[in-house]
Amino acid sequence: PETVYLRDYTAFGWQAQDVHLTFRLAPHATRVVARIHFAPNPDAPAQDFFLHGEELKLIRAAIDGTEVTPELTDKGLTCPVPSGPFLWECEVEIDPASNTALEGLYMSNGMYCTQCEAEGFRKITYYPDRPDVMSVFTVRIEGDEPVKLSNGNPGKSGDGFAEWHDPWPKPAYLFALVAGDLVNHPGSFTTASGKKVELNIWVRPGDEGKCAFGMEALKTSMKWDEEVYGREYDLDIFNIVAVDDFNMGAMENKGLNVFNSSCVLASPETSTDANFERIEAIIAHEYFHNWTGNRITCRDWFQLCLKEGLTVYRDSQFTSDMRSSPVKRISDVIDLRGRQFPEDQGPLSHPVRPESFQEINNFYTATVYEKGAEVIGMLRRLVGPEAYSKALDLYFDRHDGDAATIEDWLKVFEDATGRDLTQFKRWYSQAGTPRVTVSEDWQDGTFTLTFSQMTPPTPGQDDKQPQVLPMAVGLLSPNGDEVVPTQVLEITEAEQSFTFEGLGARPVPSINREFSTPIVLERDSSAEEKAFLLAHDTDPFNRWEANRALARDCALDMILTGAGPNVAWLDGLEAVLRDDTLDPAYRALMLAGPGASELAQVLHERGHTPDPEAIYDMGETLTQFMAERWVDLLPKLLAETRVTDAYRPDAEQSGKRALGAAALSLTTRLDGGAAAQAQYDAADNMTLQLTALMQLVKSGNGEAALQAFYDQWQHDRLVIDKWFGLQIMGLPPGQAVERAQALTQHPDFTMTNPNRFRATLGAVGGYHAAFHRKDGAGYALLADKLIALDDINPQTTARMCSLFQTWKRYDADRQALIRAQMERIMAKDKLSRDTSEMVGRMLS
Ligand code: B3K
Ligand code: ZN
Repeated sequence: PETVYLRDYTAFGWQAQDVHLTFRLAPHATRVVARIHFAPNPDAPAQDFFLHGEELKLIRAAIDGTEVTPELTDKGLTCPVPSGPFLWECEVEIDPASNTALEGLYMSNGMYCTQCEAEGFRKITYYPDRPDVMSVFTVRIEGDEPVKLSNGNPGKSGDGFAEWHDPWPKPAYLFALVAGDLVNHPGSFTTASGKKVELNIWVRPGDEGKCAFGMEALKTSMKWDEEVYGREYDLDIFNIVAVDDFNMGAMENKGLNVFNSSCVLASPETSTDANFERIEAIIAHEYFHNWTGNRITCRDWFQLCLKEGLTVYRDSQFTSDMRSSPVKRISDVIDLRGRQFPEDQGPLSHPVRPESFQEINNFYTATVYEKGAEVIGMLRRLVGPEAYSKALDLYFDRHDGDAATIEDWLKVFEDATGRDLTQFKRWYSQAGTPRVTVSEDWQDGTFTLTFSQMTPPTPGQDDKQPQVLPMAVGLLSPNGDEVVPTQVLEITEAEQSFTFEGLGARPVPSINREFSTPIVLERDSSAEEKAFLLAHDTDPFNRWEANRALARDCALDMILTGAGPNVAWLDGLEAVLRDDTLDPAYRALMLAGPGASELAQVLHERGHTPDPEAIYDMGETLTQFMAERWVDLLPKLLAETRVTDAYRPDAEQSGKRALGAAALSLTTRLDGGAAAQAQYDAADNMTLQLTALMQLVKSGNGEAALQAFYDQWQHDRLVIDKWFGLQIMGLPPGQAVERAQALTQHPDFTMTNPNRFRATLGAVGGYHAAFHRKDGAGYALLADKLIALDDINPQTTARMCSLFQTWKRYDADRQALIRAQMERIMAKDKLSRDTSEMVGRMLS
């Protein structure tokens, strides 16, 4: 396959002045007629006229009304064209009903829908399918479907047709079409300047009752973007559609967002607190893209983080404002360490702005998204919140309507603040997680912190330069008072010292508060000091971080030396758990120890080979120990977290349920599932029902409840996804793989629905001890199913192959088993470009 390089960027030779599309819908033979005015682009080098096009049947093409016979390849067409402006007309036939890749125009449960980002539009018609070609689209849809939607504002409609016009120039990846038997949950929003916008969430009949929460989240997001970023909505209508078969979470098509139904449909009976929170965040994320992504888009796909990093950053600010800021920050850091750090430290490591790719869909990664958002957080911390707002205003003023680059983005900050961001830009070009060591010195009232930074080599990047690290630090006096409040030290050198003068006693430093830089901090500090920070740190993040470090050290000691649990740490943690002035959600995060893959990662970072069985056994021992030690604390926590009000998915109630779930999980170790059964029987919402079911499965007495749950919910595909995943995750590693294997034979299992596939196989891949079973059964099952999925849905296959990315951490036997499975995938006949790139990178 061909590799595309950032350095080879050239502008397209023509501008698309307007685009008229007519769709005549038919499941196996949809006709698409395109009429496009092209005019030479004065800023582009001379080139042949080339339009992307894949899996299209060309019916006819004409230039200025005269039929032409273009030269066709499997990538697109070329054709001689006049030297001035011309009208391009083209009719193609496509087969949406056979499109299981879910890219381009496809069908989901009888409904037509599209997914064009990144390069799906070329499966709809011949077009310059690149984000820097922006045009005004007018769309006519012909078909019997009662509802027919596209981007922009509605135009004429009548018997068997509907027209749409989007006045905002956009790249083809933001095109969308939906048609089918749909019903809407309506709403409306009046913008700050008084414009009334019609809102709709469109769903399959039967799902109407699951839209109210999403609608509220949409309105709240619209308001927030006006208040915080000064951004108003810019069309008369905003439509959201829920689709069951979808490769990712959702898509920000202009005025017509398409959502995976799991990321928009919600009700207390069928959705967990975590589902609600995620839905709120994704609705916000897609809505925020209207400015950061749509009004200002990307020049090319290498600039993907321009829209994704910024939009993730904006949605995390939104969630912090709506819910608890420390809880959100801790959750984001857990996620960053769980998904981005392994990526950054393994064979798939790439810069936030990659420099080459074979298949761009493989670069919608935790690095581009989540590290991309961290980089923006660092920028904001460096320049301060006011300058950040000023720079963002300038960004929107200067680049509205542009397809922009990271250079444009940084220039706005340089112009708004007078800062030179040359060194900071390394965050976009240099891959890998920096490791920072800290040493300290105390003399005559002066405290010195010395930081050294080093970024290990990553594929294609052997030598790393120092990064700019905005390191938030505070100092505590020995009695727990904060003597130096948080300040941001700007580290730019490989080694750099900072002094604090005039202190009465040697302070305890609290370093990288709020996780201000996304690094691995290597600092030798005693258990006493960590316990001190756990008890006293005024920064809630670092208080949690101190506990996490103690938990990690305890786990590692148990694994490596056979020591017992560290009771001093457990006593410190108990004090936190008993402190009912602390948010229950925060206490729940304290109680949740590092997961198995985090421990494997830390073991690897510290030069040990992780043993998945030993990690699992340690977890069992430690959990049992905690349960027994806290036998009188647990009933108190269960009582304290009981919610008597009507169900609300807000931060307050869900925090209580989260702490309650943690307490139930320990309680189940002592009572064999009695409390879980009682909770299951009484549950009137999915959060309580599901946490109870999980504990019943874990207790070994879950089969009857699993059956009852299935019988109760078999009509609800999103709940049944949970049922598939939960039983795999709840069973011991020795049974989980076999259960997953059996579930792939269940009548409700299907390879064509990504949610079901991920619920089942993702559960195995995410279950450390099961996936890494010594006999290789986990690896083999994954490889079998990924090989089968590749012909059906390359994008989801490739994405799930990254489960193997940490393979070099493990022992020689496991490495050999994984390598054999990856080689088996590589050897598959007609392997997709997506999967071949991913597995190829992991093997090289
Ligand atoms: N922009 C889309 C992701 C498209 C993924 C294409 N493989 C959703 C989002 O980030 O909002
Ligand atoms: Zn996004």
